[in-house]
Amino acid sequence: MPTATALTAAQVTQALGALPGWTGTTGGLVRTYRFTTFKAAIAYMQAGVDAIDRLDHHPEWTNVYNRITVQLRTHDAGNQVTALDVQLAVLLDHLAAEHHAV
Ligand code: H2B
Repeated sequence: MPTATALTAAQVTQALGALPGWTGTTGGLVRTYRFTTFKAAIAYMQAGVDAIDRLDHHPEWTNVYNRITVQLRTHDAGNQVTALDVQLAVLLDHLAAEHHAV
């Protein structure tokens, strides 16, 4: 399956089953990470930059104090969830664990 192919609702549900902490629909995967401090939250975003650029797939994420809220969807697939979003969710989870998300 080309990575820019939108996942079906069943495929998104299946993917969410393997992504604890994430919610969402075919329109986007969503998770909020919480860190101990504002600086730790920003360090998390900064640390992800190289791997995200290598993947050439970018999160929509916002920061409020010590929280980062992420929405993953693929613009090239009409803002639907694709396999690339699932891959990015896994990457961001690994990075959050390394950065001691609480
Ligand atoms: N990120 C996301 N989330 N969706 C995209 O469709 C997308 C992207 N497209 N990052 C990439 C970059 C595209 O613009 C380049 C040309 O591959």
